[in-house]
Amino acid sequence: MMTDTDVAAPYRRNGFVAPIRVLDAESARSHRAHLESAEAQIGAVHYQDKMHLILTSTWELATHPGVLDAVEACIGPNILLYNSMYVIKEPHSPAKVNWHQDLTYWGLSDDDAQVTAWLALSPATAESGCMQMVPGSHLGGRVDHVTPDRRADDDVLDLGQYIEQVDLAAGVHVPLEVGEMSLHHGWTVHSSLPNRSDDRRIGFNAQYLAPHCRQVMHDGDTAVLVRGVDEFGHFGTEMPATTDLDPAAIERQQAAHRLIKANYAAVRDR
Ligand SMILES: O=C(O)CCC(=O)C(=O)O
Repeated sequence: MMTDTDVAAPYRRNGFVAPIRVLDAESARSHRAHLESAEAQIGAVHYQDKMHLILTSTWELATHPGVLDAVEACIGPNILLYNSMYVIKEPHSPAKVNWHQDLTYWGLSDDDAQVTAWLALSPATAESGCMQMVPGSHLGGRVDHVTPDRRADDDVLDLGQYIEQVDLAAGVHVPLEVGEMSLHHGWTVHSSLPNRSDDRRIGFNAQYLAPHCRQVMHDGDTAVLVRGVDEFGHFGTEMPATTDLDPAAIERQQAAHRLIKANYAAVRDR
């Protein structure tokens, strides 16, 4: 059982904390099977936003007490779920994530009111392209990113954005066993390399906010309360999945996904 100090102290010092055991291998396998059954029905879901609107398994993962306890240690007892997605790198594929910071394009008013959870549904190793993080990089705040005119095909990030000046020797691998999770701060510089393993590399990736923070770049942002109370109401609410792949829910998820992607493009063009 992890204590607050196990999570909060390294998170504040390094800008990330790992590994945190959330699921046993059997439960993680069942979540992976659920996801892959959905892929068989609707096609690829890699990097689709707000998957908790259409899959009960995603909602279950995003609200798992083991996830929320650790999130609470980082951002406090009142928690909104802001986004949930799967970041999937197929075996021996070139897909990679450039060095970046998450908060750069998100338009949130408080740097410390957000945390990202990344939970391994398959082994995340140096070979399979686990995340790499630069310890302490969150303490310096925002770093300039380059956004190329055209995103390269093997870039996972929406804009292909990257930080030029990264001391590569400073980055550490963050390997996770199946069912383990990392948490990272929005200013922590991180990346991941291609998957050179024989298995898919599947990460469940969820973002959480403390309700006092605001979206300052655009209107219509949504989130859903998953613990505590929201005394601010800065975000419109959402309807999490109660059944899988309901057509009306898929329409709502697709609309939310399009809004997020459009906002990224708008930030790039400012
Ligand atoms: O899944 C990955 O390799 C990277 C994900 C990422 O950049 C993030 O969680 O912010």
